[in-house]
Amino acid sequence: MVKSIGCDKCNEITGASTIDLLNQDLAKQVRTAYDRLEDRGMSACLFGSGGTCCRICNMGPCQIIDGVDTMLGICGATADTVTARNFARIIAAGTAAHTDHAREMVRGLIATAKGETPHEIKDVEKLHRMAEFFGIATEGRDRNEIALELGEKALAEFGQQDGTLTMLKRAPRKQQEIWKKLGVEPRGIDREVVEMMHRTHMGVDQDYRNIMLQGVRCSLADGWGASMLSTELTDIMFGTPVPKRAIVDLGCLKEDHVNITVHGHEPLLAESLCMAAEDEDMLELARKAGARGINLAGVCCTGNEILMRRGIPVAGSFIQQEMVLATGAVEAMVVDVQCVMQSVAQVVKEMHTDIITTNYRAKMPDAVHIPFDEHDALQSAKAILRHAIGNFKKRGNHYIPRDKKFDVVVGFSHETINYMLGGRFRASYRPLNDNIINGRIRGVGAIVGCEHFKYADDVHFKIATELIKNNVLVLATGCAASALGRRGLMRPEAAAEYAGPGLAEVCETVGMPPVLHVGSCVDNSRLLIALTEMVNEGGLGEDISELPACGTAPLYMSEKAVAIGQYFVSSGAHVIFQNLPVQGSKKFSEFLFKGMKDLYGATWDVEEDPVKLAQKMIRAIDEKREALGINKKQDRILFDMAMRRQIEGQALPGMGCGGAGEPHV
Ligand code: MSK
Repeated sequence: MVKSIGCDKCNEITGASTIDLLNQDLAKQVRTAYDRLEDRGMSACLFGSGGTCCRICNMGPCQIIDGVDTMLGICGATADTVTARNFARIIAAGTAAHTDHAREMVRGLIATAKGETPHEIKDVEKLHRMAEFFGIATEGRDRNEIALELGEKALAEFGQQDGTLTMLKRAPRKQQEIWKKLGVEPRGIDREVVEMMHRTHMGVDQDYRNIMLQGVRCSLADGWGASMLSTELTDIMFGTPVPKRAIVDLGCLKEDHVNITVHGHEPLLAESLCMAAEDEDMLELARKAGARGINLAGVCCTGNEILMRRGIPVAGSFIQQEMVLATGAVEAMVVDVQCVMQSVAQVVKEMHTDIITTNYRAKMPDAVHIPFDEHDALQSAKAILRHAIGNFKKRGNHYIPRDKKFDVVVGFSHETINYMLGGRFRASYRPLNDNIINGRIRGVGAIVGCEHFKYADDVHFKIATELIKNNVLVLATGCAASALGRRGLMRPEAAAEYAGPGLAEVCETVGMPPVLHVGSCVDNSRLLIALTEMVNEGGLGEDISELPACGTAPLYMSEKAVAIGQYFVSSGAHVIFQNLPVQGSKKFSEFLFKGMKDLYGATWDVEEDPVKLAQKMIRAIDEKREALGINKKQDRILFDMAMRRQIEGQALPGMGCGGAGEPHV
């Protein structure tokens, strides 16, 4: 029997339009992750969720009980070793995903510089800045020539065997010294993933502290290596995001258009589809099929990429991928890599919709495979569009929710934050630092990462509202950002509705939302740079560990989220998750939750309850304020007209209260 999509847990999710959809007969026929969760009818294995199930060699699997001599691994491995190995392998897997994504973006830049793609170098200023880091001459040189040299040097860092990664030198000096002293500076991106896998092989590294030295090195190869390269080179090719209004809602699908959703992570595919969808031949084909046009919408982090750069709506985040299809109004879901559930091909089995896989690394039974070749990007994209357009006439019973279309203001790259608060001509983090020092803004909270079917969808909302109520500015990425957008926190008006007086005053004056959308999951590297800029601006300590800042990825699902969490801890930022698979080892948990502080100035922490989690973040921020000597209670300062005029002079053009245009920065 097909079970209803409308179980208790999913009725709590994702806002009015999703609930509206779930009440339709068509959607009720669709089996989702919620149904499968219920069907499994068993709770998670304690050994697996505690990190003490060892499947590394074939003498096991061994289930270890901490402190029980008869429950060691057959090889004698303790709970500490097994938990550390499993945790480190999660970091390696997450890093590998970001690394492979980044490699494709670097290869895309090289192909673009050679004129082999339809793309072009859009952000020349960033190209020059990156060239400077890599010691590449720019004077009098053509942008493609510089981009080619940059791409080749960046590509070499993946296979590099010795030395350190170039981007590490962007970190605060004190941070770099800590890494050097501990010997955890990554040498090459791929090398750290390989060494992590080797050291956690049977019979190699059996000291949890030593395992985690490599865990840290591997995570840094992700954050300050692969992810940062990916973000910066993608910006160079497709443009650095600037604020724009857009929609994050299922209701962005259009009745009279060919609806194509793009799901996954690597923006080369999505950008090419965007270009092809504007092609007159494609539009004519759509009209011939009876549609008024082609409507592209994003899902998951591909959605975040084209949302940030092009203002193209996000139809749904990770948790909604099946629901987007349950509308019956999507002609094709085009996917590449990461976070695509195998169930999507089953959801559409009785529908006209096709799941189109495009990447040789990621195929799926019951999907159509149309390879995407970046060297022939437009033709590949057109072949995909033609297939989707061909499905339009077959569209049958469908339902597009109409109730609500949550609009959001997105596009807050670290450069935008710089310009937004510092003004176009005096770009700087000074006003942000000053507002933190004077207490209007208590600190910065990052809410990043995934969504999770085991938990209600309001976890991100509860954390964010608790933070902003207490004057903590929130920066969000990934599916967490989509979830917060859906809940209305990315409108400038949300400042008056939810933020404490100090934060509301700053937001209203500048015209920004209290929760800033900073990008996709790979773009967490933007947060590393934003934190570094705050350190470099002065007045808030000498490294990231002194900043009144704290991060969370509460609903982590993907291994990438753990790699991200670890690169923040390794960089000095305190990180709190709802849970981590380490509780099976007392010593290893203590090392993550306390011991790391002595090494990196920051630790992991866990807290299940979202409001308590937010309060822990606030306490961590207050401790930093106390240590910096800026935690004295300050009277609320009401801005007089002169002060407002001064800050308004710094606001982004077109971003007055209650509305954002398309400013250029
Ligand atoms: S897509 S990794 S569910 S953020 Fe980046 Fe979303 Fe997490 Fe996938």
